[in-house]
Amino acid sequence: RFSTAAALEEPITPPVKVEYTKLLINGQFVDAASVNSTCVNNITGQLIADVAEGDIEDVNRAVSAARKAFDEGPWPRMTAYERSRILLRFADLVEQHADEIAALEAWDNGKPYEQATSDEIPLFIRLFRYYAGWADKIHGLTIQADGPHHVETLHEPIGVAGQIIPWNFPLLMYSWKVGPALACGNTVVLKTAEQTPLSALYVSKLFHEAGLPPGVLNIVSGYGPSAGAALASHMDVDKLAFTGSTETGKIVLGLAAKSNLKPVTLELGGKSPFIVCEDANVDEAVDLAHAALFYNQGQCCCAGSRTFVHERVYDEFIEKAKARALKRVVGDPFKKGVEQGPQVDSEQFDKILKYIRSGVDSGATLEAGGQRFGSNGYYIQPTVFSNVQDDMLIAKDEIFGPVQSILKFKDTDEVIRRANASHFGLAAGVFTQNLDTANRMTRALKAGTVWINCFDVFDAAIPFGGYKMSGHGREKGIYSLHNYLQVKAVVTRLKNPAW
Ligand code: TXE
Repeated sequence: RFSTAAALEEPITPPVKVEYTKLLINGQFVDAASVNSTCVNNITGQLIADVAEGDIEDVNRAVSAARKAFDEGPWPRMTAYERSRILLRFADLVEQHADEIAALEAWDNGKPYEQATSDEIPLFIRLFRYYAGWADKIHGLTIQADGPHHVETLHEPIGVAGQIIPWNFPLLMYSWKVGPALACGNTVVLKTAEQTPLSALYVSKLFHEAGLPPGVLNIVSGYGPSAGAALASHMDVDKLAFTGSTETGKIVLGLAAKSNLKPVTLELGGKSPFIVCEDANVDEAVDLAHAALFYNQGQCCCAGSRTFVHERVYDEFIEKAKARALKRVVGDPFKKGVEQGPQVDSEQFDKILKYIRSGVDSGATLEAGGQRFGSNGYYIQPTVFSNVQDDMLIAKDEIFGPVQSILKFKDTDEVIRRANASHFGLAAGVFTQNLDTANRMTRALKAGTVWINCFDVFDAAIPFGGYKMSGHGREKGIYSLHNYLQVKAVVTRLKNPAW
């Protein structure tokens, strides 16, 4: 069905029809008030579609619809069981349309179709089923306080949630934001990333088919400084959730503070250490470190982008990491067996090539790659640097591309200190057979997630978020419910306490 043999230079026949390109407001697809922008394909440079570009006026319309749906509509008032069933029906519909959705995602973002099918769509479905399970299990506490009082807490939805997502995992980010918000009974205005507006529109249509009332979920495609900023500073948005760069995270936090002080959760950048200890199984560690960095074209906030390797296994590791990178299959995301597609856009492509040049200029050893791949589309060769030093830019900044930086270390204390010497603190990976080393690292590393002998485990129940400048708050799991609930303490005086 899909192009399985197209060479990079050959035009690819669109593998899926783009049906929804307008804004989704109050259950209807509508034109943007002023502009239409274009969505360009990073695989071929071809135009995919004209997409409605939301601006302040559109955000205002979407927030009004969400407000009305929250204040007057059935969503927060229906039984939690009914809400749960709509979430489950939605997950079933996504499952039924998984092939088209995966194709749309690969076409818009450039990620391998096989990875969208095997990872992103199943995680998406699982997440909605997970939160459907929570919807009717959200409740407060009764509290023993001093005095003749009955004290209870009510856990109420916050109201209108504004959500801003990036382009690296358009569907997954949609699920992490929309799933818990709706399970708790909130209404939502979601701004997608300008690079990848399509899959959110498609699945949101299915959400309405599953019985979601109009106005509960509104999707505004558009740019950050216009639509995104309008959402972050809107006086009638009660909560903001953002995933993106640390730089933009600071901006939206400021906008939230300057407007109505809405609470903000931030999931931002990272420079996560992947630590290979001397007792590690080197072959396994090489494969996992490779996946930890190169997965999704290196465009993962938690990418293992500082590979620390113990000096005793360093030379062997470098040889094998280089061989693995050279074997990586780059090409048309719709071709079977392709592991790496193009970067998302020219801006990211240029940024990554600049970092590669900076690695070479600062004296790191280029072991593999280092150039663009082919001459068409935003493809980059899987790149490996050894002899990377802590003060080089490639060891400090988030490159967000297929560039592995390998650093040597001597002992546990040293690697903990160096791993923690970063403004980021999103995730860390530790590869060791030694339980004491694993326990020591787990407690000492300043990161929101520590993966031991594994990496990129994204179960819906596991919380995810960052220390330091990698963000505020946690998404997924039970923790994300707290982002979308207000706690009201109710204190009732007892006239005749029973005791
Ligand atoms: O991110 P932005 P960009 C990192 C990664 C990447 C870099 C830049 O290092 O190379 O960020 O990517 C919206 N007010 N990450 O420029 O700008 C924007 O429209 C409100 C890591 O794409 O943060 C999009 O919807 N919103 C990250 C979202 O913010 C604004 C994933 C993310 O875009 C805005 C993506 C504004 N003023 C990039 N400006 C991760 N944590 O996974 C932009 N936006």
